[in-house]
Amino acid sequence: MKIHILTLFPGMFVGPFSESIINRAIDRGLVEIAIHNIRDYTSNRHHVVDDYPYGGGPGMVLKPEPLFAAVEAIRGEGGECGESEKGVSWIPVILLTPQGRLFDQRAAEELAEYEEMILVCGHYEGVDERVREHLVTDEISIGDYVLSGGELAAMVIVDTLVRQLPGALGSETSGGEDSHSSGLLEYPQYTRPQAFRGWVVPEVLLSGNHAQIAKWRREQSLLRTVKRRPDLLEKSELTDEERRLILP
Ligand code: 6GU
Repeated sequence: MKIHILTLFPGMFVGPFSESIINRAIDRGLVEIAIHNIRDYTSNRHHVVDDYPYGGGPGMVLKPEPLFAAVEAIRGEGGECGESEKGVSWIPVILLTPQGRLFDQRAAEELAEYEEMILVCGHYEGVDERVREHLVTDEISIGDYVLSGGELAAMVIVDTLVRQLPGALGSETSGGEDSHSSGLLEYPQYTRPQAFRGWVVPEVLLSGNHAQIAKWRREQSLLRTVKRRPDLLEKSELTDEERRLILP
């Protein structure tokens, strides 16, 4: 997978991408992350990327020219919309903005299908509307709150995509039992010591009875989800017995 990020603050990505799972995935060649400084694609003498909004009002607006130039340069590298091994390669251009569709595990699984993508980090009061209308193919928000820019959102998205790549989590681990991948929250986990300050690990986990353990975990997932995120249950498929367990 190749992920391009267009940003005014390339330095923000240095720390997060050089640690842990993302760093290892890069080293293993599972993902290539190319950070592009939007300022490098300006053609005016002072490398200006923003300007005052037409019609007045507070803040600055990201100019269209550098964003178009950057996306066109990236598309040019691989032959514009040319043939790839899997057929025609179409590269999504995703604007990160609080006005986008909400990012969730389903959206993460959808994006993971792309071999290549461009993430555009919005800033200031916004981006020129012509970028939305004629350049961007998708708009994503990571939640109902306002960030200073799209960079942290881009990092969140990269992390969720990278952990889905086969081989990214190492041999023993898999994301298959994570919270949300089943549509439910994860069950409680314990490790040694068996008794800590008098608090003991649930007996069933020490039983060695794998069927009982799986049943207990599923019940705990369900109970935790009803209590904390009942909205998630509407989308999950439950057996009649499971419904009985959680309904009053
Ligand atoms: Cl993608 N960008 C900004 N600036 N704020 C956000 C966001 C994105 N998602 C949630 N809040």
